[in-house]
Amino acid sequence: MDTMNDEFYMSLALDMAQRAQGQTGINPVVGCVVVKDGVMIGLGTHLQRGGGHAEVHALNMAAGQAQGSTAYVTLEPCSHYGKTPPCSQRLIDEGVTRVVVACEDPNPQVAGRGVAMLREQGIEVEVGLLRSRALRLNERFIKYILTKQPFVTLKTASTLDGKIATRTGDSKWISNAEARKIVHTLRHRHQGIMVGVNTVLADNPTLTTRMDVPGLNPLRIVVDSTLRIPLDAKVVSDGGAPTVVLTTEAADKVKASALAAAGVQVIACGPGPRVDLHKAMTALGEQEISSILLEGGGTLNGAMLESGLVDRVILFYAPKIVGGTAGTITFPGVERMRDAITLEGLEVEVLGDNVCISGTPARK
Ligand code: AOF
Ligand code: ZN
Repeated sequence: MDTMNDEFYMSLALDMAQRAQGQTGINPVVGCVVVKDGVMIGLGTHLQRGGGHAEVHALNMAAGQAQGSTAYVTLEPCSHYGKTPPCSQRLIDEGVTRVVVACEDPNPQVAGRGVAMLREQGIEVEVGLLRSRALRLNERFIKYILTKQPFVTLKTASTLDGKIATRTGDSKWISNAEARKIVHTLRHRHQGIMVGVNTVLADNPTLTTRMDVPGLNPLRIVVDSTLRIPLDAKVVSDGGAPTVVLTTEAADKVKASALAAAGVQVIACGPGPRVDLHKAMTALGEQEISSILLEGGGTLNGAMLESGLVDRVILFYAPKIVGGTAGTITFPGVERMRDAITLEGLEVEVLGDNVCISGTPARK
């Protein structure tokens, strides 16, 4: 049994926040637990953008009984009037006397002001309990609020020799059922899913979320410099989720209009001949897409990684060796080992006979 202490309540708050991943849009996931005289009197989670913040839900549950209580919050309480009034003020008004915070809110509108507001009123504030878990949980929010660029998770499933298909192009299935389930949870947790047009041509995927329970479909994003995408591709015609095609100014205007008529948003990113991936990320950020799951073929994965646009890499490995040249991540390659793209903060998970390795490309 875990012992009861500050960490006990904070990890509950983090667990609640974690369960809301994927449904808060550009907003962070936040959990709050209010404890008084050894008893939990309020629990709250920020569930949707525009909805109440975690502290508000928890304090509403406490129903006026929060004087002298401790509030555990996974993100610094806000100090600004956004879609809702400031949570710091609400904590003050309710008579909370101690606030334990896991991590600071990087939102420039908050960034320390929430904690300062509480301290000015004599509230005891501690910051940093389980900070690394809290930062990991909101890595997508943190990147987007600071840069207005989407957080990109590159996901691949490959054989042990790093192949995403056999030499004839056969790719079903590489990874096991457990790994494939996780991929659908990842789709639910990202606002966009991105592939190259070659994947659409080869597999005609739906790029929707299929879990044991209903999930959210991400925006479908296809990188297609010359608009080769067929009008009868599932991502164009099945109505499963909105679709964006990223192309260049040089692309065929007639095809672009036909795609637009089919309900697809076509965005020209640079003059060509290739899609300017930096411009593409800016354009998607402007549409409030704060996170993207990159399920590209080797070429798009390689181009995104080489451009420094990938924030997390998740590699699923199956215990198979197939040879051939269908690489997971393809780019011209570095000359020296010391120039390798290195992953930091490695997380390894064994999923039956598959292994999942995840990490963050080091910024040089
Ligand atoms: C908190 N508790 O539960 C959340 C916070 O548009 P709004 O009003 O929802 O404000 C969004 C901003 O508020 C978001 O960017 C982040 O800085 C903070 N989110 N703060 O105290 C919460 N969700
Ligand atoms: Zn708030």
